[in-house]
Amino acid sequence: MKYTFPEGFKLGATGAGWQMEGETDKRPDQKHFPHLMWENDRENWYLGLGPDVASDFYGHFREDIPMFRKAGILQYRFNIDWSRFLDDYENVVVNEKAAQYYSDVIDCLIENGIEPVLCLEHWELPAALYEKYDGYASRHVVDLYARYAREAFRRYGDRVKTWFTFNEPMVIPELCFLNGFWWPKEHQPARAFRWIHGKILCTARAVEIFRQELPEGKIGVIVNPPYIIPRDANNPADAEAADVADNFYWRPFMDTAILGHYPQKFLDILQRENVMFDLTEEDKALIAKNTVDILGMNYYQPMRVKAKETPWDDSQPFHPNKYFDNYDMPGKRMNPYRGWEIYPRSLYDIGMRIKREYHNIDWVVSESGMGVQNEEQYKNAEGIIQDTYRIEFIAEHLAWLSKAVAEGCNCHGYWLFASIDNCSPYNTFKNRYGLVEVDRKQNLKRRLKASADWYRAAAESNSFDFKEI
Ligand code: BGP
Repeated sequence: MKYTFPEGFKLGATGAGWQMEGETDKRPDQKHFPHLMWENDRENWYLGLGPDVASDFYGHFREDIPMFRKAGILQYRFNIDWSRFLDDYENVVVNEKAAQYYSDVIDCLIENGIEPVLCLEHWELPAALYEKYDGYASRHVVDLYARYAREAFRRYGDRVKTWFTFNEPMVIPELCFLNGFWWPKEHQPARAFRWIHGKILCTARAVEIFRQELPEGKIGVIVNPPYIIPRDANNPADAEAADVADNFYWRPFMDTAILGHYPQKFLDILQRENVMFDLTEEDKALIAKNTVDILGMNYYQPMRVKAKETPWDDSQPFHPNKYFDNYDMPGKRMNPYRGWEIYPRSLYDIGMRIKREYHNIDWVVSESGMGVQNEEQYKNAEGIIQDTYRIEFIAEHLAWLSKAVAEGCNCHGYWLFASIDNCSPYNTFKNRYGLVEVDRKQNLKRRLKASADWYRAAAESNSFDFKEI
């Protein structure tokens, strides 16, 4: 069957600053937060590899960007590394070499017929601001972020018309301070929620500044809620469990950014559990006034939940799992390398929910992709990776998305994660995501994968063939 997207819908891809750029030309005191995660927990990073070299996009971008165009990428979302961009975070003194590098990347994208889209943060909080102030838990850091944002808008707003404040603002507070999963491996819920609130304030502040600086442009935030599915929607206990999960994992960034307020149930639970952050009347007014124009939705897998069955001990620090259990659905389809469920239908359900509950805001799928280990085994005689699994993965997600678009949801893009193989947090180069291979055994040599040809054909015709869903 042939699937076609309407005019204006674009295929693109995502690049993540610290996961691709490498740290060439940075001073030792210009570290970002993921560098701290790596430096302090290196033995748990795959082969000890980390963000220092990454894919060295910094050194290869003039070679990479024409390859991105050959792979059909028409829009490219990447980000400024805040820790690289400034020499002095307190006084917003720009590092001119870094500023020139981002300017050159933007020009190179435009010269190659790719629309640049900029994000201000993909977790690259400067290490100094983490160490001195505990990052986004601090209102001073919120101020510094706002000043950094203004400077970035002024530098690149002439050529970049679509901006995002954060990529996945939930991930660091959740995995580092709530779940204790990534360094510094804390279980400090109050701290995690202070970080989340700080990032929500940063988004509102950046939107406010954006309206003054670039009134013609569009600004949004990129979230990864995930999409929550109850074990049995007709069972009230499962439905209630899903509603609590939704209040913690879907609603905080979605509701504040698009509707201009926090979900009440989320605030009530935080109060009850004594982990509430400081929410002033001024904060509420700022959030209400500065909602976004566009939403970026990263989608990898759903979150399945069921009513609480395992015991909960109140002497341990609070966690949302006090109210629900994760549901390991028998027979679910898996990407065995990443250990993530494959469930493309969520893109349709997400589109319909955004249409219904979030005034059908403009949105894009800002990340979707499949990480696969040992891809060299799929090389043909010419050494090209035949990643038919990736083509199928993309096509099936696009098919569900096109159904949502056909039913009136306002999605106008799908950006694959990722343009090029890159450094995942902890998994480093284990799972490969790119349309472009980075061969670490051959001096980071780049080669297009088979999926690049498929993606180009789909991007240029805005259509593709796939089985009926
Ligand atoms: C998202 C990040 C991406 C990328 C992706 C894939 O959370 O925004 O930058 O890392 O996940 O996940 P992973 O790299 O952990 O396999």
